[in-house]
Amino acid sequence: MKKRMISGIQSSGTITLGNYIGAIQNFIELQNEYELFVFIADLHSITVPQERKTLQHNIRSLAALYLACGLDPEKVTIFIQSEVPQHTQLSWILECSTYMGELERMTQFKDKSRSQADSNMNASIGVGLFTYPALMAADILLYDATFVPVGEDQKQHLELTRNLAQRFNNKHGDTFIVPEPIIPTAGARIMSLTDPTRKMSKSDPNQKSFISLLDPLPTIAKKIKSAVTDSDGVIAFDPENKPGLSNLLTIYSVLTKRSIADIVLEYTGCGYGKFKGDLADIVVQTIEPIQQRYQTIYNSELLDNVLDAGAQNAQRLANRKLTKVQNKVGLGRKRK
Ligand code: ATP
Ligand code: LTN
Repeated sequence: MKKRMISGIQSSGTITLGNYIGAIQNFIELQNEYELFVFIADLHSITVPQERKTLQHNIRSLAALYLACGLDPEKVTIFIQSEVPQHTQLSWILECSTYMGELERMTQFKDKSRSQADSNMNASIGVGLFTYPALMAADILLYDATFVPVGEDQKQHLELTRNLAQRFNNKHGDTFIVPEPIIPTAGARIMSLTDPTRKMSKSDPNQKSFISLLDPLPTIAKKIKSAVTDSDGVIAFDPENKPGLSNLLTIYSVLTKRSIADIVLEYTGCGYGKFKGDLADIVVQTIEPIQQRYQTIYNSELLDNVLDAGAQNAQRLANRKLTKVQNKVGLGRKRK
């Protein structure tokens, strides 16, 4: 039997080149080898303020992009997190055995609560942003997933998921599979184009910092060409001293499947202009066919059929696991 794998992306904007390289490319490669579940983490996206119409669009758009990028609905279960209520139900149970200290240590919470506080004079940060990792643990543990393909930034959340699974198993007997992250060896952390010391993020207020998969093609080329680099003009991979250029080299390498050393050799002696121009072409060539497929998928009935079937399949598995957990904890009436 194939091992199971699960991952999700938040519907907090349009996916970026970072999400594509760090997560989606991996899903596509792994879909033949594993039983893959991929969902739209809409519940996670409301941990920061969202506007109704935009959120509805982002959810559908992300689902359409999954298909446009090459996820095959014949092989992969694709669903919307909020359409499988067992996620929130298990998340509550897990929250009750998650320690405050564990959540306080999460760097994503520290970063996001800080930037929320900066843009919001009253600093009204929702509790959901704090308990977010327990919901993520529920997403994974409901499905007996062995592996979770994610970018580097999710490593800490995965570690917590593993601890919660072990804690539950120790107290109640074997219930959950303790999952492992699968993090790509290259491109697990694509950096912002305007501040290469920070990760590229789809909810960054600065549009120039990220490449969205639905940006107009000329905008994509422009963003690459104006990406922040340095002024020494030497093509070299040195993430510490040349973070901007090194980030661009990583993108080039991952999208062309060529080694960084090989690319550096090819461009030695060339200025950044030539390198950036070629990279812009490569990125545009990667994204153009995705955009073409996206246009036909977004309004199609096929998309609804895929999401309906996905939710049904996910609910079936999730319900089985949740019932087992409720029984072990002693919730509700005793069931046979
Ligand atoms: P947000 O800005 O709303 O926090 P995000 O762009 O950081 O969103 P997520 O939805 O949190 O993206 O992440 C989806 C997947 O993409 C995760 O597996 C995450 O690890 C991966 N990912 C996110 N940003 C990057 C990046 N810059 N480089 C590589 N992988 C990334
Ligand atoms: N927290 C993740 C998105 C996410 C996820 C998951 C990823 C929510 N639930 C379960 C893997 C498995 C993020 O922000 N990147």
